[in-house]
Amino acid sequence: MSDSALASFNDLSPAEDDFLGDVVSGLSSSPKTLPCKYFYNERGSKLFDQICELPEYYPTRTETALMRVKAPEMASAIGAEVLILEYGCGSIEKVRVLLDALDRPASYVAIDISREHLRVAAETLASDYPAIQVHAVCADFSQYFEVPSALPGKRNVAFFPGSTIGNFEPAEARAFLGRIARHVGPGGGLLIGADRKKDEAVLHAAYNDSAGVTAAFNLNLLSRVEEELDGNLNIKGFEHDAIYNGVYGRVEMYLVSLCNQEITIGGRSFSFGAGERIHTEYSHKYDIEEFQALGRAAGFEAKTVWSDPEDLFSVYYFETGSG
Ligand code: AVJ
Repeated sequence: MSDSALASFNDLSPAEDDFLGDVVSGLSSSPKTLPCKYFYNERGSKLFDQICELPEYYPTRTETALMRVKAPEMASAIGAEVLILEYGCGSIEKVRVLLDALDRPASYVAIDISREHLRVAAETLASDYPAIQVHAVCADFSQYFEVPSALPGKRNVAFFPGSTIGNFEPAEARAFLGRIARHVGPGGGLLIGADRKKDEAVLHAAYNDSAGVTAAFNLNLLSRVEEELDGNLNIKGFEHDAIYNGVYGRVEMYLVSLCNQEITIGGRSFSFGAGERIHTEYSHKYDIEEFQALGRAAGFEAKTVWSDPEDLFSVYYFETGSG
């Protein structure tokens, strides 16, 4: 066998992020905001892995356990000899559970914006699953892109675990699911994990953990501004806060200024009042009916849903019509 068992690496060279431009425009708007995609530099990705291990942060372990228990049912809903498309390949641990259960999966296409992470993850998977054609596509999955055509597989099934869908506001989530529906085409499927609405205290604890890891994850955005944009700011002048907004059914994360202060970034200054907040992330929570309605609005039929015994998290299977 060759070093790389990867069948193809398709580099669609996603546009470079404009970190400075996004920070300047976010802090110039009212209320102030910073995009959550900038959480995930090397340090941020490590902090996120630590979040997944926290006793209070139930989503990751609940979804993984649910996948393990229900993989045979998921596999039979999905069918034999399919092509799996994964949006953002994360640690690729969850897709192994799925691939192990599926009946002779034909192809796996990993789509991720982070080129090196994608290459390592896809190559590892390719050598562990020699019977599956493994392809990698380096692309920003929130933008439209073409999926490699004519790969083996009777039909296309998208896999989007982790409740990452919750970061989008509902209208964006619908548009994103609509793009997935186009990608998988007629007769295609979507297996997607989404966090549930639940007792506010449970949500509050999950996003305000006692060890302060979520706070460090959120404040890491300001460290990036300081280090990468030559920002002049006192990180100690800000604190993490996360609240559950019941009107919109979402956790909202903020960085709160502890005093009246001025910070400068790339020669521009931004002033903060004491208690003024920078919004950094939404994490929308969905009841089953709500999430299935979102899928329908995007062109899918809701087929099956699996939940853990405590109804904390659900994994949904949708299909597009036969066209
Ligand atoms: C990776 C987007 C699913 O919303 O729960 C964890 C990110 N933010 N703790 C989530 C996150 C704070 C996470 N997602």
